Amino acid sequence: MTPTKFDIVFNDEVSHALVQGLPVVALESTIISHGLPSPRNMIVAAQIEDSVRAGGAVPATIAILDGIVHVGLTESQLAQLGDPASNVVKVSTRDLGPILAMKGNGATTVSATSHIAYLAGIKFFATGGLGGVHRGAVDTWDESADLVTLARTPITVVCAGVKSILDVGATLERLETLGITVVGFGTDRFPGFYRADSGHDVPWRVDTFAQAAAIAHSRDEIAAPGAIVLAQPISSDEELDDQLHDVTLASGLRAAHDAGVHGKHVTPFLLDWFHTQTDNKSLEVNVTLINANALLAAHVAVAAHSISP
Ligand code: PSU
Ligand code: MN
Repeated sequence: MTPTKFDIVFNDEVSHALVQGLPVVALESTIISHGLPSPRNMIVAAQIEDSVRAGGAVPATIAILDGIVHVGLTESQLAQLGDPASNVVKVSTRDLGPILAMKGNGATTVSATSHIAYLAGIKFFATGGLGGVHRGAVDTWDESADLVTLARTPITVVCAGVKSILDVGATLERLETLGITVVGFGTDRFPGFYRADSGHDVPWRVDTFAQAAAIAHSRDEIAAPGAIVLAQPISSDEELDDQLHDVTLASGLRAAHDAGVHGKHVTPFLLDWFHTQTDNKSLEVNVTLINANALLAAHVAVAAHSISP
């Protein structure tokens, strides 16, 4: 484990797994506090952890509570994160210093979760969809900090591509520039989060857990600094309807613009817009894909364990 200057508090399950060298999968907390509506978020938080366990690994949900970094949460800590009354802050890597110093409560994004997982010695991480380049970024410069963090953090993130609210083509270009490896799991096409196919190809494809684990192993051996994005599509019978997706996105972008939403509030605003405008159809898709990603990350972590226990 990489030594750090601050204390990380592990729950018993994660602490035992790390000491024994068992497969562990990190999970983010922003999706719980800012990506899913309450009270469903609480149920889903527990389900995601169970999906990791079903794949044979130990779940390590990461968050900041009272200025302490937690890797692996208790049930009551998960409840605190999911309660809108707790005023949990959305924390990206740049917010880690302030939230620790101010002894606040923070839910970690893909960016902050990856950073902490790496410090804790956890190499696999599951989420829904990565952040990326927003539509209109040529004017707003809105690009998620997920990208630059993944450029310098050698972990493997399992996701359903990048969120379809983004400019996916531009995001793929940035992933290439930043040295982030992109691999499709069982597909030649880059997944589109709510949609199975974003309309873009992936540069690499694997079809087995062992192949995915082998890529992570080789990346570690050659010491390439960037993350591996292992992208798994939602199945085509579970994806959000094409028309519904496009209409909702267009109205959501207009609503965000009219309401002057910007910075870190854009993504939670648009996700919430989708959930309310699609009568929660997008919510069901989001829940399905995050559980599938948690299961896949666990399977790959288990396969990696058999390459280098
Ligand atoms: N995936 C989901 N729901 C989410 C997120 C990802 O299915 O809410 C979160 C992640 O924490 C990701 C963040 O890092 O959205 C991106 O926010 P931004 O675009 O502001 O960087
Ligand atoms: Mn942003």
